[in-house]
Amino acid sequence: MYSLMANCCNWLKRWREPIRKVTLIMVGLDNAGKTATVKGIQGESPEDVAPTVGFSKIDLKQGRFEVTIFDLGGGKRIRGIWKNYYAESYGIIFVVDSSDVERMEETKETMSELLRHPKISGKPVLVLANKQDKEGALAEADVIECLSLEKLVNEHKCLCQIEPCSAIIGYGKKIDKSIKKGLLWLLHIIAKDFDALYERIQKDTTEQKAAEEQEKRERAERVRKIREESYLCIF
Ligand code: G3D
Ligand code: MG
Repeated sequence: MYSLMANCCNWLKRWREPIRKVTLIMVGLDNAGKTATVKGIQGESPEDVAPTVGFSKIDLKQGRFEVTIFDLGGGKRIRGIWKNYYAESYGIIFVVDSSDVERMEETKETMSELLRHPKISGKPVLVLANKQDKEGALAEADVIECLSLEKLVNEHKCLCQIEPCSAIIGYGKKIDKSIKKGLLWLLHIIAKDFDALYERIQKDTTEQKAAEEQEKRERAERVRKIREESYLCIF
């Protein structure tokens, strides 16, 4: 009887919670399995993924959350676009190809640069140690060591959880349980600190928009001057 009442209370508590809109970014090196992971979460087969050009976006509902995930291209030349999404992001999903030992150093540098960014430091990070189905894939403890993960997340005050997983073993309801568990952990941590994160995101996105506007004005001014100069040259 007591547990029935407790369940009812919990249900009522959850039902009363507001719907929260949350943006997450899915990052990591190219070929780590980001697109396969988002496809699986979305309920689509993760097979036959084409390399991501720029970014793709998925929307999903998870409990009282409306979640948008930006799957950002991980190629070296495209990583520059990641920072455009930092301000609006409540949390980070960092996907690692655990079988690609040769690129662990590059992965570590990329993660270090990401966590050090002022619009990312302090936000929660879920690390998916992907491709565990592959022979020779590093186990969770080895990935932690290769990336100096504990040091990195402590330095930048990011709460972190790592989940060893495989993005290709199932999708939708049959998705790897570790991916689901990791996503629920991330949303739980965001919910716990929602008000502070919300405020930070409002402030950071406002600043970013102002900086973009300023840049636009400066660019327009430069173009105007160039046109004026070339007009004077003709006459
Ligand atoms: P990215 O979006 O991070 O660049 P993708 O990576 O999702 O495009 O995946 C890159 C390749 O890795 C794809 O293979 C994909 O099928 C494969 N892959 C992704 N996750 C896993 C996994 O957990 N296990 C295994 N074995 N392979 C995975 P192709 O052959 O299409 O390049
Ligand atoms: Mg991709």
